[in-house]
Amino acid sequence: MEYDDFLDESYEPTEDNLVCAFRLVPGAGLSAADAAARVASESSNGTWAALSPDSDVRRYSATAFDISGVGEHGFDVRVAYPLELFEEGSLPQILSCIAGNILGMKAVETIRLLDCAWPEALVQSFPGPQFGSGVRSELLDAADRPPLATVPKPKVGLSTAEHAQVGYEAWVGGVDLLKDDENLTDQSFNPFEQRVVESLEARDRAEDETGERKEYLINITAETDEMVRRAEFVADHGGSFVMVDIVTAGWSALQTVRRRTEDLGVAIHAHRAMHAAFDRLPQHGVSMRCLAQFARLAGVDHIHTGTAGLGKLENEDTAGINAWLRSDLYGLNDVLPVASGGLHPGIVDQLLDALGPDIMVQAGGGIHGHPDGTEAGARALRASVEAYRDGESLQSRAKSVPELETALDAWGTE
Ligand code: CAP
Ligand code: MG
Repeated sequence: MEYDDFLDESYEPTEDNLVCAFRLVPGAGLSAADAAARVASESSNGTWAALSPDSDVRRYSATAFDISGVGEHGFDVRVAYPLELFEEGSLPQILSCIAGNILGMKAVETIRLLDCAWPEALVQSFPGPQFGSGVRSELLDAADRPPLATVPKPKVGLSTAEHAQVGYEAWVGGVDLLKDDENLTDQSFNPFEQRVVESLEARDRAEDETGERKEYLINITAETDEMVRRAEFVADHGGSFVMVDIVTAGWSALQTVRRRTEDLGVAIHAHRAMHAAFDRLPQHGVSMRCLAQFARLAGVDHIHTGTAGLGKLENEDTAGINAWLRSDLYGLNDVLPVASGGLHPGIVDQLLDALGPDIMVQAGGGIHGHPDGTEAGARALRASVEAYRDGESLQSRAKSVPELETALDAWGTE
């Protein structure tokens, strides 16, 4: 078994193969075919030295095929992996193969895992989302418009009482979901258990006042056993969602939380802090598209996927990722994509034009930074998505919703 044995340009993948698309720039002195063969080898069962195994382990080898040049960006190559190479239902094991040592090998200058085509048997070994976009009507009253979420700002530092009060104002103003920020978990100024109790009590008051279902995306991110304990605490106190920062917490931890939330009946909101360490450099790493695929298999119900270039953060192809999250995947539930990062009412129409209405819209600064405060900010955001739903321009709706007019004056429409 040598590197060349892992290359077959005319290979036709079978329906049992996991097929990964990579983009690579070969290392010094190597052709695209040389580099592609090494990718297949090192991510399955080859290594730098020629091997002469006694038994037929070749049937567990991956095959590189379909190499094409993409100009200055290097080459695209696909690699087909036999199903038996993988432990069913284990994201860590799968990722150690397809997104493991190859990312650091000298045979490539750069390499990016762009996309995966998942075989049915592997997909069926994962639970997928418990609710998916069904949360809109199953857990919320947002079937006819994008659900709205907000993150109190400042991110951290508010006391528990202040946090719950901000949530109350946002809920009453029209958002569906209060959400913890990614760096708020269990700090002395706002301890987790107290926050759960006080925020859910504020939620109940907001529900009574508005007659709408309101929910809270509570950040349980921690060491795995502690995350499970926190999820149980949330369910015991009447919460229907937990939030997990899935990249920092890790895939196996997420899988454990998903297993536990099946019994608890709570949905998982996936935040993705640190994803950019994998996906920001377009030539290298793991695409957000693939991270979103892993998250759907693991079973998150919502995941942040960006804002189609609007707002404050760099984005990959948000629309393409969202389409994948909604696509048929052997019966697995879909995932509701979340747009967030520098959003405000004045760009909601552009956002929904770009991504369609089947997303969650989340705004922190774009609500709490409203000149008239959180409740007014929430009213402005709610008015903006309802205007879009009704086919009315933001400017026109602002004539009857002063909070929206103030938001448009403050932040403009870009
Ligand atoms: C947004 C946010 C979210 C980011 C995450 C923040 O606040 O709360 O964490 O949007 O990025 O902390 O920046 P603002 P992404 O609404 O005030 O910008 O959705 O791309 O994963
Ligand atoms: Mg945040």
